[in-house]
Formats: sequence, structure tokens, C-alpha cells
Amino acid sequence: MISLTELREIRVLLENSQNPLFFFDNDVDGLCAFLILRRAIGRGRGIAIKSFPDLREQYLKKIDELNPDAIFVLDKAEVSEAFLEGVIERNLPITWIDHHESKTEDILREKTNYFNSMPSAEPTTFIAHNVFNRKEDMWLAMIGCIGDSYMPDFAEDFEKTAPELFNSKVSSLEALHSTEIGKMVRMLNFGLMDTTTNVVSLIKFLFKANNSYDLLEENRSTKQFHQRYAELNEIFIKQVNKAEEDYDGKSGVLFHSYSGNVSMSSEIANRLYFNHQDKLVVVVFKRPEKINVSLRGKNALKITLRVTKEIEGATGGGHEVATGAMIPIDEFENFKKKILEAVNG
Ligand SMILES: [Mn+2]
Repeated sequence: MISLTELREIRVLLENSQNPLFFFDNDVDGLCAFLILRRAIGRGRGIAIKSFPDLREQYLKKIDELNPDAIFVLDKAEVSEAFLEGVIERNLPITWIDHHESKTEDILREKTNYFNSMPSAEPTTFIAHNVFNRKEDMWLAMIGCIGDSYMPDFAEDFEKTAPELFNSKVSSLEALHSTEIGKMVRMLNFGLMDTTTNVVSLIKFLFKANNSYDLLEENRSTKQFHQRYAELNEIFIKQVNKAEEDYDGKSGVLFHSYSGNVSMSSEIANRLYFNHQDKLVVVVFKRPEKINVSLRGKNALKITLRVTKEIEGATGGGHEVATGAMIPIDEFENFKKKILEAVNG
């Protein structure tokens, strides 16, 4: 975990900014880290990063549009040189808080206020929560941490305030699939997979929400969000069931591919991995040009790095047991073969 001095530094950087602009990874860890910091200081805008694997220069447009006095990057492993140079040209300080191993060159990272919880790698949400430690944001901190399969040290305290929502005695993986906090992880992840307008109103709602019950209750402000969740949850359950029907139970790899309008490989892979913890789970979303892959299981990172290195145009990375990758579509069969070989021999 990063030190108390570093936590204080982050706090000062936030307090010194009158109009911060946050770029956060497009998942619950990124979102909750942003919400926690934004709610504590009461100002600033937030943008979910859609470019992968790095934060790209297309986002400089947002800076010119919103005119911030400081940039914060949350939960993103890589930032492109062009984006960084663009921020520096505009004379803006940039603070980068993360928990992944980064391939961005040191010389570039040194131009930022860089904070990383590696090697213990507590989620960005956990770091953010520790900056201000506000009790009223603990529910958001729980959602962000469980979303990244991490059991925070305040889980028991949270459970005392809402025993029907959480169980701190189970593993973080089980909590993701068997508690209401886990359900809220999927609700928010699915909520992020919506139109920009709907994501903006969800975020605005979350600036003000008092607790998890505000999120769970269906009313005028949560109607769209609940509807989106119901819609995507149906697709989610269908894909999980299909993957299990197709699986022969013998291979060391549970491989599933699908296509459609929404990519939710990370969610599908999380559930399949929970059901088959001794397997390597590989979930592939096929797009016309490329495939997006989520991998879960022992050695996921080792296998991801090895296989993506061997395939031209492939990128990938993440955590030891949970990774993501992007592969050109014409390498799909080759990718599948390499994965099966890596595990089954
Ligand atoms: Mn994260």
C-alpha cells in the first residue's frame, strides 16, 4: 500500500485544485475511486476512459472543453506519450493513481505525480478511500474493492452497518457473487455500458446518493439505471449458461466466445471463474476487427503476457489472476490454439 505521506500528498493535490478533471478506468474500481474523491472535495468533472490499453490523446479535447486546472488519472495502467505531452503543454499538473504494473516509460511517468500501490496492488478505490476516510462513502469503497476482488480492512465495519448487504467472512470472490454489494458491482458496471447521456446522469445521481439503499431502490432517478441492469443481466446470465453448456468439463481451459452489441467479457469471466476455480477461464467478445478477451485463473497474467507477445498486433495485461487482452480478428484461431497449448500442453 502507498504510504501515509503519499496519501497526504494526494489530498493536498486535490485540495489545491479548484476545477479538477478526473479520467477514470471504465469499470467500478475506476468509477468508485473517482466518486469518492469527487464527493470529498465537492468539485470536479469525471470522464470514463474508453481507449485501451492507454489513455490517448483524443481526450485532450475534453481538457480544452472543460478547462480544468489539474488532471487526475485513476486506475489506468498506461498513459500515451501524446496525451502526457499535451497535458504538459497546457501547463497542467497531472496526478496518476493506479495499482497495475505499467509499461509506460519511467521518463514519462516521472513527469506526473505518480502513485502506485504495487506490489501489494490494493485497488485504486481503496487508495482513494484512504485519502479522506469518510464513513459516508464506505459503501462506495466496498463496491469498488469487491469489484476488483479485494477484501478491504473496513469490510467488517461496513457489515456491522448493513449486515444484509455484505458478509466479510467469505472470500472477496464469493462476496462478488453472493452478496448485495456484489450485485451492485454488476449494476454499476452495466450502468457504465450505456449512452454517454445516461452515464452522466448516473454519475450525477451517485454524487448525491446517501447509501447503497439509494442505489437499490427503484424510483424516478434510478429507473433508467435499473432498466439497463435488467436488460444486461439477462444477456449476462444467458452467456454464462451457454458457456457452461458448451464446456466439456475436461479441458483445463473454459473457453467461451460470443458477439453482439455489448461487451461484458469481464463480468462473464468473473462468474465462470467463480464456478470453475480450478480452470483457466477465457471469454472472448468478437468485434469485426478485433477480439476483446478476459482471462481469469491461476497464471492468467503469465499466460496473457506470453501469448500476446507471440501474436503480432496483440496487447494485454492486468493482475496475476485477472487480465484483459485485445487480439486482431484474423489471429483468433491462432490465439485459441496458443491458449489451449499453454494450459493443456
Ligand atoms: Mn482497478
